[in-house]
Amino acid sequence: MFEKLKEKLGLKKKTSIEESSFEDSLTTGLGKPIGDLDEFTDDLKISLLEADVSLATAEKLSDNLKGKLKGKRIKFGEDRDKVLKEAVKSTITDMLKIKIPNLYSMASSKSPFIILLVGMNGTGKTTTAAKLAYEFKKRDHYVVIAAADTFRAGAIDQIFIHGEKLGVKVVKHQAGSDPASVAFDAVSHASKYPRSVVIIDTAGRMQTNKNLLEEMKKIKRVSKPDFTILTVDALSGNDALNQAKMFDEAVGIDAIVVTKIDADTKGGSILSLIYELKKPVIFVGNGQTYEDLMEFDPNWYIKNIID
Ligand SMILES: Nc1nc2c(ncn2[C@@H]2O[C@H](COP(=O)(O)OP(=O)(O)OP(=O)(O)O)[C@@H](O)[C@H]2O)c(=O)[nH]1
Ligand SMILES: [Mg+2]
Repeated sequence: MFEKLKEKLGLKKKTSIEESSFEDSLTTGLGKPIGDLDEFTDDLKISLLEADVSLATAEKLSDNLKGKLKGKRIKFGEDRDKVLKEAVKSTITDMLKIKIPNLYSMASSKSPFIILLVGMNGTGKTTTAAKLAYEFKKRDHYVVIAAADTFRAGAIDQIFIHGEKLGVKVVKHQAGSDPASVAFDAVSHASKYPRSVVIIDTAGRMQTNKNLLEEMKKIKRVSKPDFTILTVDALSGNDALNQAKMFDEAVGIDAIVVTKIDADTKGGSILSLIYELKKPVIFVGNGQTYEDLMEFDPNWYIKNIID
C-alpha cells in the first residue's frame, strides 16, 4: 500500500554531511551540525508532489521540518539519515493531528442517527453506504438506507440489492422522484425504531452541476443529518482536495472517507486533505466487500508511507 510514497519517503538515499572531525564531538559531546538541509528538503518536496501531496502541504511540511531540525547536531554514533527520517515522521504526525470522531459511539447516543453521504460520481458513496450499513447492523442498530440517488439509472436497484444482501431496510421511491422526500421518508420510518441509523445515499455530483448541488442542499435541509460524509477516491490524487473544498463550501462536511486505497494509489492526498481542509479522514475503503471499511489510524498511515 502507498508503495510510491513509501519508496520516496523511505529516504534510502544516503544524504551528504560535511566531514568534520569526530574528535570535536567526542571532546565537546555536542556532535556535528546537521548540515545544509536545502538539498534534502528539495528532494523531499518533489517526492511528496509526485505522491499526490498538494504543493501547499508539501511546502509547509518542508518548512516545519527545517524548523524542527534547526540547530540540531548529529551526536557521535547517531546516523544522519535516521535522524532525518524520524524528523520527517514526527513532522507528518504533527500535521495529521486532528480529532477523529467516533461515529459508532455517536450513533449510540441519538436515534435516529442520520448520516448523509455525498461525493463526486463513482467515488464510492453507494459502496460506503452498504459498508456502513453492515457495520451498524453488526452493532445491533436498526439500519435504514435511503435510496436518494434517484438521478442515475440503476442506482435505486444497486442500493436495493445491497439492502437485500445485508438484510436492512431500503426506503425507495421511483426513479426521477425528489431525493429529499426519499430521505425524509427514511427518517420518518426510522423514527419508529430504537437505535436506528439512517444512511442516505445520494447521486454523484459533477463539480459544475449547479442543479445537483442545489438538490443536495435541499436533501440536507430536509433530512437534517447528524453527520455528513464526503467520499473521495484515492485514485483522484490531488483533485481530491479540490472536490473536498467544493463540497465543504456547498453543503458542509464533517468527515471524509477515502475509498479505493487498495488500488495502486500513492496515498499522499490523505495528508493534504487533513492538513489543508482541517477535516478528519474517518474511514478508508480498502476493497469491495462489506468488511472493507477501515477506521483511519494516523499511525497506520505513517507506518505505511515511511517505514
Ligand atoms: N477497490 C475498491 N473499489 C471500490 C471501493 N469503494 C468503491 N469501489 C468500487 O468503485 C465503483 C464505484 O462505487 P460506487 O459505490 O458505485 O460509487 P458511487 O459514488 O455511488 O457512484 P455514483 O452513484 O455513480 O455516483 C464500484 O465498482 C465499487 O465497487 C474500495 O474501497 N476499493
Ligand atoms: Mg451511487
